[in-house]
Parts: sequence; C-alpha cells; structure tokens
Amino acid sequence: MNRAFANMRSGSRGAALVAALLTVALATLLATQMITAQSDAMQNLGGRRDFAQARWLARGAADWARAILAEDARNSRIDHAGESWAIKVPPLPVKSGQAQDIFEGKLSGEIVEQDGRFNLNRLSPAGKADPDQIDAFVRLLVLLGTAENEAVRLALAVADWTDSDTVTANGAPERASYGVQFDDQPLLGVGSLLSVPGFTPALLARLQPFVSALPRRVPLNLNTAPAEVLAAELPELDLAVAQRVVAERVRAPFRDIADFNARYAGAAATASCGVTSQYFLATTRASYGESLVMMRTLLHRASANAWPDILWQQML
Ligand SMILES: [Ca+2]
Repeated sequence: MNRAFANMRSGSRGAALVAALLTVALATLLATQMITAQSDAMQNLGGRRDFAQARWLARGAADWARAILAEDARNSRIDHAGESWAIKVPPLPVKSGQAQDIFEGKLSGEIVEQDGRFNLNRLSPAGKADPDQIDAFVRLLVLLGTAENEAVRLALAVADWTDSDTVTANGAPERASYGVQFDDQPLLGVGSLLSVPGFTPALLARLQPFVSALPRRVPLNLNTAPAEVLAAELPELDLAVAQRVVAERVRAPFRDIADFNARYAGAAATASCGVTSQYFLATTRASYGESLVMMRTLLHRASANAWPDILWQQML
C-alpha cells in the first residue's frame, strides 16, 4: 500500500498521511468484515458474497475520506487542491490473511470539493429567484459555449425550477410556460438538471465539472474554483485573469478574501467568496472477486472539531 503511494508522489508528507489513514480505516473495516463474513457463511453464494464484500470496502473507503477531511480541518485553515484530501488514490490491493479467512480486493477513490463550483441552488436561495446569481449563471453558460439568449432561457428555467412559487419571472404560470410540472424546490443533485426543460445530457456533461447542487449557500472557494466559475462569479474579473489566478494560486493559495483582492486589484471579491470548503464528494471504487462497486458520498464538514457528516450515499 505504502509503495503505491510512494510511486505516486515520492517523499510527499501528504501522501504518507493519506496512506496512514487508509491503513487505519481498513483495519477497522476488516475487523467488521470478519464478523460479517461469519454471519454470511451460511448463505455464501459466490457472487453475492463478493458483492457484499466490495460494498463493505467501498463504504469503508468513504469513512476513510471522512478521516482525511477531519485531519485536514485540524491542521489547516484554508482548503486548496495541494492538500492531502485532493490526492487521487490509485487502485490499491487490499489483503488480510486471517487463519482460514483471506480477504482480497482492490480499492481506489477520490475526493472532489464542491464549494469551488457554481452552486445551482444559489439561483433561488430560500425559494426566491436571485437576479445577481441568475446573471452569474448566464455568464458561466456563455463562457462554456452556450449562446447568450439560450443561456438566459436555461438560467431562468433553473431559477423557476428551484424557487418556491409557481410563476415565471414574467408572472406566467410555470406549468403552462414550460409544459411540465415543476419541482419548486432545491435540486438534490446536479443530475436533476436533466428534468429541467432545455437541459440535455451533452450540456450536463459540459457543465458537470463546474456546478454543484448543495443544500445550503456557502461562499465560493477562491482556492478551488475553476477559471470559468471565478469569471462568472466576479464580473470584474475576465477569463484571462481568472486563468492566471488558477495558475498562480497553486504556488500560493489565498489566505483570505483580502489576500485575493490585494493580488488581483479590481477583482472585487466579496463575502460571497471564501477560502475554505464545507462540502466534498467522495467517489470510491472497490472490487472483490467478481464484483465491482462504485459509491458516491456527499460529505459536509461543518467545523474543524466535527467528523464530516454523510448527507447521502449512492451506489452507482
Ligand atoms: Ca484544508
């Protein structure tokens, strides 16, 4: 296990930490597995048992992601892509020989923070459409190649979909205007965009790396936001400067909003921006025997002292 990490980032303290935490998480996991394995022994039906083991491993890896994030919060006051949690873990062999019982499988995973993305649920915070955020989303869609009139239509549709009233910005009934029944509540995930009139799988795929659907409004993390999202959020910052920001923050992540504004005069970042992240999406993959399980877990790290909460966990 340690050798795999060493190959990936030789001598990195961050990688050593990730490997150590993984070892601890797996030790706990495998202890649990011993018990499960015994109770499952009577109904050991090959594939079914492999699947159960793979699921246990994927779940255990999600707990390991929580451990890494808790450790990060204790040791740093900002969040950026150079930290331990951002290291992708390549498939690692998992082996535990115990008397007659030997578990073998592979485990990999990654943690992607969400606060640097454009939160689609900011379009209608507290059920009411926010014109500034609608403008920001239009800018993002245009930067990603959508024609401006289409971008406006799409942004208004998401705002209508997620606000709590049943009329459009022009006062017309949503159902009659769009021809479908609207949800009128925040999006549960980015995939829900496909229900919103005008969004296609191709557009969703293009948007995916830039957007999130978080249950709460959090400041946009200036240390992790892609250039397009920075330029969309901060109208004074054009895309070329935003791309410079992304290149330059690798060496020197922002300490706070004032640091950002001092380094990029005129960018005018406000309190809607920040330098930390609360939401993280952990994707873990585990294989065992013939079975492969992929799991997604949305984690919320509310404070430095709390273990990150699991908001939802989904097997793919
Ligand atoms: Ca951090």
